[in-house]
Amino acid sequence: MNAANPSQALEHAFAVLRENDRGTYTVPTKGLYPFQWNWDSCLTALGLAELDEDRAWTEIETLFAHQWPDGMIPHIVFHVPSDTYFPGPNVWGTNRPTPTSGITQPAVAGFAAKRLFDRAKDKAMAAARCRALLPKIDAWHRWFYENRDPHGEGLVAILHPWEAGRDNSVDWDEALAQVPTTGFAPYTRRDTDHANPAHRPTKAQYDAYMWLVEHFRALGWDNSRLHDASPFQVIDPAFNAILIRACTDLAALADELGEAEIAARNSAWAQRALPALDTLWSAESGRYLARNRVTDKLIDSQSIGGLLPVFAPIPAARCHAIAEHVQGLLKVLNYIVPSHDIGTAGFEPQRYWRGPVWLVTNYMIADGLRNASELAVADRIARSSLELITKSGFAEYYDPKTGEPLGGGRFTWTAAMVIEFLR
Ligand code: 9WN
Repeated sequence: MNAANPSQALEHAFAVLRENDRGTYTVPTKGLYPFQWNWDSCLTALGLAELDEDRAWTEIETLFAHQWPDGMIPHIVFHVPSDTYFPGPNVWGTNRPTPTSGITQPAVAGFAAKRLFDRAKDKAMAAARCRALLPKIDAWHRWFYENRDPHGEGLVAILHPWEAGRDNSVDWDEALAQVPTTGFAPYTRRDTDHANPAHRPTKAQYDAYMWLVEHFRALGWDNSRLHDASPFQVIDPAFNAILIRACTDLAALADELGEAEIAARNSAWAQRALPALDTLWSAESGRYLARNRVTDKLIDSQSIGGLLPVFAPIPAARCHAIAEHVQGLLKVLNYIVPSHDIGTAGFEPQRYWRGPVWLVTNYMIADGLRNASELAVADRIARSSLELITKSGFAEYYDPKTGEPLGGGRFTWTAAMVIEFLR
């Protein structure tokens, strides 16, 4: 396949989407991830819309059909049994009618719904589908600010690295070191059956992941208790920026559809959060930094989590600094944007979220830069993304130095992002 030949790349991307389509939802890739994942599905819907708008709306609706009574959208929905992934439904023990995990993931649904609506050829269908989704997405946003920002500072915390979607980012190392790694049931990982263990999180990280799951399960997955009871509470600038963008987009969509209350509420959340997000800016690093809410200290880690806030409506000067930083990375790397900066503590070119390039984060950074009129860098990120799939196919992630494919193969959201970059 050749990205110089976009129609071939597009056909290949559509084939990956079809292959991972389970009728009303897609799996990220077969074997490694045999269920529905939250932010994968919302971003994948953008690619699906190029094939079938109705099917794209269904992807998001299926996810929201499994919303918890308190408003949370879980990070995994276990539609059908499979033993190729750990931890499965019995380990989570959430007692939902259709089993789900008990934590959430980045809130991209509001952004995805607006983008689908704006582009819809069938506007009447899009309006009807959006009207039904709006209160559900609104309830999820409310859930975040009520349960993950108990002191009303405008920023929400993640309670588990899996919630960030950047599981083993260097950003979490310090906070994760405070999580016990003993006192949970023995377990067998399945991810390393499908992907090279050297490209995945370590055993020590999985031990901490499992301790947190068992701790929250013992608290009955009661979200009114989990935040304060968690030894891991991290304010991730990327996670917050995605939520701010989703609130902003949902407000605009609600406004267009005449849902004034939802519009006002979401706009107010975004307006309160933006100055709070700005307190995480580090002039020295030229990026935002995560904050450990338990110690109240900023986390000095040079990761993509500090660049992703460009996806939100942050000040132009911050966008420009991020654009320059991304551009500068091309002096030392062949492919951008690495999930962690080369030459800084913790960088590993092949280990998951500690260095490799991911097309979903590329897409969100490029989108934010485009909105800020930083077009040259946005185009350069798109080019790098297409070079990677040309060289190495539709992988889960890629080595930023060599472009080597890493993790799972024939990956759904990678394909969806290629469709987006080729638009
Ligand atoms: C845990 C599905 C998911 C993505 C995450 C990515 C990875 C899961 C795992 O795969 O996480 O949720 O088991 O490794 O980190 O971003 O949503 O593609």
